[in-house]
Amino acid sequence: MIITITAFEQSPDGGKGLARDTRVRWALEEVGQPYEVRLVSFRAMKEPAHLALHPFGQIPTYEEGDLALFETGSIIFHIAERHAGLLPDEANARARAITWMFAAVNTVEPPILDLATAKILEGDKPWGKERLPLVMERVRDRLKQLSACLGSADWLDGAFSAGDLMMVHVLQRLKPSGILAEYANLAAYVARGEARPAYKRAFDAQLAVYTGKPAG
Ligand code: GTB
Repeated sequence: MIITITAFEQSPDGGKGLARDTRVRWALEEVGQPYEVRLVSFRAMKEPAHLALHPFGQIPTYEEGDLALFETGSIIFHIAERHAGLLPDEANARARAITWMFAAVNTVEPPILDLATAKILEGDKPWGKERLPLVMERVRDRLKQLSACLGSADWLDGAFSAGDLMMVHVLQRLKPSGILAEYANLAAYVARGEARPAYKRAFDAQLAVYTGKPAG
């Protein structure tokens, strides 16, 4: 069955891999599933054909036969459930890996997104400069906790899992801020994720959209 995902026709980051189709591409590469990509413009994302797939008019979406999914948490969980390689077989270890997926999108990502909003959308507001340190402190609080939890381990709970994939992609968004570098073990964790061959293939594929050069 052909898998088709959607991605930005023109990504605001110019191919740095921060848009969320990259995490879906990465999951598909980890489990060895080929996929096709349909590029959508900002205008097309808000039109009925795309809204039928994604009620909030965003990317990425995931289509496989009759199934259409949105939300990267759900998409990656679906991929990890259907194919070996992203979740452990043992029931408790599997439940813990799934917990890390939720922690990434539900607990770690929100303050990081708030920081992006504070800088990009609210930086010019009269209260923007006053609020920024508070937002940065909330990010640091989360990173401190995550850093303590990871300690000197390579991955969050044993072998690399969908939980790590999600967490690494969430943390990558912090790189331009310099905050990630304050936590050496988290910076190394992200670098370990980026060094995985599957990540490199996913990154190259999303970059190729914007450079016009073939991936690989
Ligand atoms: N919770 C959803 C999920 O995880 O799937 C969030 C999906 C989402 O935010 N999609 C964004 C989108 O479609 C693209 S990824 N935005 C357009 C819109 O809402 O109209 C977010 C993103 C975009 C750009 C960068 N960047 O350039 O650095 C990084 C991340």
